[in-house]
Amino acid sequence: VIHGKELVEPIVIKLGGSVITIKEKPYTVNHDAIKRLSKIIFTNYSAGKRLVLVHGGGSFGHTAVSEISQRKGILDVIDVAFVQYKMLELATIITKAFIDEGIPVTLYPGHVLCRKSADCNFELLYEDLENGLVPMTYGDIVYGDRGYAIISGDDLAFWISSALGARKIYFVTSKPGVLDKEGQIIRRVTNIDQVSDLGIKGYDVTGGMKKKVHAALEYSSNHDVEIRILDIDGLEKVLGGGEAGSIIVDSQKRLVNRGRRK
Ligand code: IP8
Repeated sequence: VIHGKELVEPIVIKLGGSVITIKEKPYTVNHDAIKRLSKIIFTNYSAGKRLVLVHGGGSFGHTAVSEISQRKGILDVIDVAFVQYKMLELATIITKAFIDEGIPVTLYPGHVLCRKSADCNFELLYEDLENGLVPMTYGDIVYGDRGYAIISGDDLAFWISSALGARKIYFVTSKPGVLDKEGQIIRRVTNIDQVSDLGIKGYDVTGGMKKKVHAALEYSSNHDVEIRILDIDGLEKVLGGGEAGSIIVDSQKRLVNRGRRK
């Protein structure tokens, strides 16, 4: 927690690449989804919620990285610059749509906040929140002395939540939650074995639903936080005080806490 004080319950919302872009179509934005999200986010921002936004790479970042690695094997400085540029292009389209709706978004490229994969500074996001702005960042790529590293938006969402003391993290995906083999939403995911990784469309260089749930379980095991995986409808419901999506909570969590209590 920055400055040793906690903000009024910031909520971190990760907008999945499969939601904001058309994953099967290279470099194609999903304008309808972005419009819907902008309305929901504006409503909740206006109601006084403090929001931090993170978005994914979808058919911009993932396409760029996959195409280049298939062609050349390894990404060089010019390729990293290109991927950063494509992500910035996607981010500015979303930023414009959100500002048009009345959301005071301030955009921070992921490669500006994090120099290596976990070496980040979120001080500016904190200041923005204090001043009533809505900071937004995104999954990105960085280049350092050991070559390139992809920074996933999911990781950013957890790192930011930890730094700002967020109590709620919502992952907006193209699915209404974590689904079982029958396609039903698993309301409470407490164990990675509940998750199968079926039906990933298009490229995903950072790893799909299973990886997301895995990271969420780990984060929940030592943070007091509500993590949900849901779709746009679910986001609207949950921000409005309703119930939706899958809650991800490590089954060991309670035991660990109980064990520590004296
Ligand atoms: O979609 C990945 O972000 P994610 C960003 O959140 C790039 O995993 C550059 C592929």
